[in-house]
Amino acid sequence: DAQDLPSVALLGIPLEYGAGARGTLMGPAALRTAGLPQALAGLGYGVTDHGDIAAPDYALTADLQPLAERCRNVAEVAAWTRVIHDRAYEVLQSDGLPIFMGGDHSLSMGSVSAVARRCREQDRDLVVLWVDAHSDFNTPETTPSGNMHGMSVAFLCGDPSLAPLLGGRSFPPVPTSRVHLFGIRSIDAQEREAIHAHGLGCSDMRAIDEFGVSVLMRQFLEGLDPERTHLHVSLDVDFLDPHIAPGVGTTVPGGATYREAHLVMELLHDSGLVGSVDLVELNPFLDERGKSALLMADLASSLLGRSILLRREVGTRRPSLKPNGSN
Ligand code: Z70
Ligand code: MN
Ligand code: MN
Ligand code: MN
Repeated sequence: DAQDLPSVALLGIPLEYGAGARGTLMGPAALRTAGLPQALAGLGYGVTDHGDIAAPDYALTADLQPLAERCRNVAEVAAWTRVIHDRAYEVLQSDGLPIFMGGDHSLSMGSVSAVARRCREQDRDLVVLWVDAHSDFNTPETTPSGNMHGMSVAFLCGDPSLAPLLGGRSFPPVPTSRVHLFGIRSIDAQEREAIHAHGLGCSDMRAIDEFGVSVLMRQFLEGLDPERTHLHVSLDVDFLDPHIAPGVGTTVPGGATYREAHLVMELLHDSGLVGSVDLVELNPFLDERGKSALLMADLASSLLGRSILLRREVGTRRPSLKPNGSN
C-alpha cells in the first residue's frame, strides 16, 4: 500500500575535492536530470529534495597541517566533511530515508558519521555496506595517490590520524566487524594488509564470480540482527562495469553487470534493513549521454522497492497454464 511507504529525503553534495578527477560536483544535478526524484515519487514515496549543500569556506588550520603533506585538498575536504555531517544530521532528524547524492566518495565521511551519531542516539546498530570497486581503506600513511575518497572507510572506522577532519564533532566509529565491502577488485598493497588485520567483511569480485551476488548478499544479510540493524548502503558508480557506467573517474574493468547490480539492490530492498544511502562518484563530465546517471537513478529505484511493484503487476497479468487460445 503506497500510503504505508515512508518518505525519502534527498540531499545533494556537489563535492569533487576528494577525487583525482574533477567533475563529480555535477553529480547531484545529473541524478536529478536523470529523474531520480520523479522515479521515487512514482514508487509512492513522499520525496523531499533538500537541495545542494553550498560550498563552505576553508582554511588550512593548525589541526589539519599534519595531514596536508599526504592528503590532497585536505582543507577543502575537512570543511566539506564538517558541513556534510551537520546537514546530514539535520536531515536524519526529519522523517524519511535519506539519500546522499554525490559528489565523490569522501562525502561519506560526513554522511555516514552523522548516521553513526544518529544510530547511537536511537540505540541502533549501524552496519555499512560499501559497494565499490575499491575498499577506500587507505590512511594518510598508506595512500599512494593522496586522494581522500580512498580513505573514507578508514576514517569511519576511527583512524586517529583522520579524526581532525570533523573539527571536534564526535561520532561513534563504525566497528570494522560491521563494515562489509562488496564488489572489490582494486586494493592497494598496504590497504589489503590493513583490511585483513582489522577483519573487515569483504565480498570481492573473485568471490562474486565464484558464488554469485545472491549467495554472498544473502549470507551478509543473514548475519544482521533485524531488530537492531540500520543498514547504510554506500554505492560507488565504479562498482558497475565501465561498459554500462562509464561516467566515473576511476573505471576498473570487470565490474558488476546490469543484472547483478539490480539483483543486489533488490535483495537489499527485500531485507527491509536499509536506512540510508550514498550515491557517489558519478562524474557527468565523463558520462556518455547520461547513461551512468540514468543507471544510478534506476538502481536507487530498485533499492527502494520498484521490483515489488513490478512483481505485483506481472502477477496480475501472469498467463494461465492452459494451452494457447484455450482461455
Ligand atoms: C586508490 C587510492 C578510489 C574511489 C578511487 C583508489 C581509491 N585505492 N576510491 N575511486 N572511489 O587512491 O587510494
Ligand atoms: Mn569509493
Ligand atoms: Mn571506487
Ligand atoms: Mn524489491
